[in-house]
Amino acid sequence: MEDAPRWTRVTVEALFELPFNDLLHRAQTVHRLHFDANAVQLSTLLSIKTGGCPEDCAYCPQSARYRTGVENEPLLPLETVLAAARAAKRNGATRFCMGAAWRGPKQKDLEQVAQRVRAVKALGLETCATLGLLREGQAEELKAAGLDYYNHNLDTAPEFYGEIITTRTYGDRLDTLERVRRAGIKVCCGGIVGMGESRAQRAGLIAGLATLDPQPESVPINDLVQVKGTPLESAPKLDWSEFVRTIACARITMPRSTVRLSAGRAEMPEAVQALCFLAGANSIFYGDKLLTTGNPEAARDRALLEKLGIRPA
Ligand code: SAM
Ligand code: DTB
Ligand code: SF4
Repeated sequence: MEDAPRWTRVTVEALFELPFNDLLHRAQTVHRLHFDANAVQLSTLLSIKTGGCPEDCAYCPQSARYRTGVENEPLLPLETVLAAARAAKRNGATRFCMGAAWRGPKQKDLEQVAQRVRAVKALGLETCATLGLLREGQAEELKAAGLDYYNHNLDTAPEFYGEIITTRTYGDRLDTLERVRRAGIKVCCGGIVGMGESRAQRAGLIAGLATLDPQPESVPINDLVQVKGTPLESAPKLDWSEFVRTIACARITMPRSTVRLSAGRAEMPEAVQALCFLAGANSIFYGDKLLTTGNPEAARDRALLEKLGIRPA
């Protein structure tokens, strides 16, 4: 985008510092330039390979290093995945996202995932996968199977990253994102807030996302789900207003991206979710479960959207 400003931590921090109403007004104005303000996209998640992950992401219930009660399970059979995808479609989701607790897929894993992607795509759903780091050639295989989106998050600001993950670097993540981009798969890339980072570091996350070139098509913003047994089980909870501000900053800095109000909705009051939509969020995870933790029940989400006059898309 030739006219896009180059966002930095400092310029994003200045957005965070605006009075709340000014920030929301600006975000809603930008939102209306590019999107229908009364439509929200629905993505359903399924953990196709749960637990036992060798990585040490401090937020994650699926790391084998923490005792969180999540068991290590094998890859779900094709039929199980298809049944979940059919149910997601029946309930109104338009995208089906498959997550695997791997550092990255081995060749045999990739073939099995490709088979599942093909089958889900054939149902007429958009497909998304999040499988960890990709090696050369793997993104092309996923693309050939019909993968529309690949989710791989920056997670946090480069300067806070080392406090959260030591087994893979921020640079490793950029390499995977580049492979996804080159293969012609749409990029879904966001992060988590509420991990004890400072506001400057939240601004650093948003600046990192906004300076990806091209910007990600989809930007999930997760509010940390504190899981007992993880190192972040008692991180200081982010105030709701700061979460809404983060959504607004994502919207302003990535005007054409779909911003997803992601993890953390199970405990988020409806009024705060409504403010997130006002701040420019236009996608949610829809379905009773995220990967291993809870999400609002689908019927409750339908009622919330109806109450707000928002069309599921
Ligand atoms: N293993 C793959 C990877 O890390 O790339 C894919 C699955 S991983 C669970 C996908 C994303 O989920 C993470 O990058 C992180 O942003 C998010 N996530 C994981 N645990 C979370 C939690 N407790 N709260 C909020 N977001 C979380
Ligand atoms: C993303 O950014 N959030 C989703 C999805 N990408 C894969 C995952 C949220 C996981 C929350 C914790 C859990 O349910 O295990
Ligand atoms: Fe593994 Fe992904 Fe969890 Fe990190 S976020 S521990 S890579 S499943």
